[in-house]
Amino acid sequence: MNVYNKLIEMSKNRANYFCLIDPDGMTSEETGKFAKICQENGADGILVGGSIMIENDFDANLKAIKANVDIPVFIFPGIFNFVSPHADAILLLSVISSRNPQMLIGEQVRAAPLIKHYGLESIGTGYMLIESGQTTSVNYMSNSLPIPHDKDDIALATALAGQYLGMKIIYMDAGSGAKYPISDSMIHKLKQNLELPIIVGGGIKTPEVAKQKALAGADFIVTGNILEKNNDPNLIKQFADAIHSVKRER
Ligand code: 1GP
Repeated sequence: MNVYNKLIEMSKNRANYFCLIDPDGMTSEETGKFAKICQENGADGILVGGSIMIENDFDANLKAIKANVDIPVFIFPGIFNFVSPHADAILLLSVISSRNPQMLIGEQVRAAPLIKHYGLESIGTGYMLIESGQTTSVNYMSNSLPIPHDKDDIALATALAGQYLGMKIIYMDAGSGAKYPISDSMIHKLKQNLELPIIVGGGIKTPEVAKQKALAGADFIVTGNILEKNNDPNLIKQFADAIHSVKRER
């Protein structure tokens, strides 16, 4: 079964939990160990990526992560220099909230030949940045305006456009370290009207808030920053348990 179908299966019965690892500044030994801790404490998948890569060997980090876990490992590219064969799939993001052609299609054109060369599974992802109280790295790096926090109708129209264009999943992101996460009402609106699975991330700092976002309709919840700050395996378990308590009937 390809990874996308696995995701669909996983999201049939409950909400799922992804840990985001930004390997910049970490050794491959550290990233491998951290991924293992995520899996042991209930994570359903690992996203690997960041807005910038200064001191890093992306390939070596991915290899170390893959060697330590059985759960799916996804490349979550800030920019498309991050293509590597050592992942289960790449979330091929088009920043559909943006009007910056480089983020809508330019970066993807650069990445496509390598994706083909590696035979990497690509999951076409409609990536939507939502305003979150401050300029996040992804706002700045993508040179694009986020969708206003309270404009649920604009968010829905954008996600529907992604669906009708044939994207396979929608990622609603407030941006890493966001002051506040995406509103429940916006998530709910998309869940009610879309046929695609929804990933929600950015600024989710507690298991309670993660559960609330899953209850609102997120199929996959992502946390990154808070895990880096706390370095506490128990917190990962609390996130996983809270998210897994949200059951689905499909
Ligand atoms: C960022 O959605 C992810 O793209 C995770 O955000 O680091 O704020 O958890 P945080």
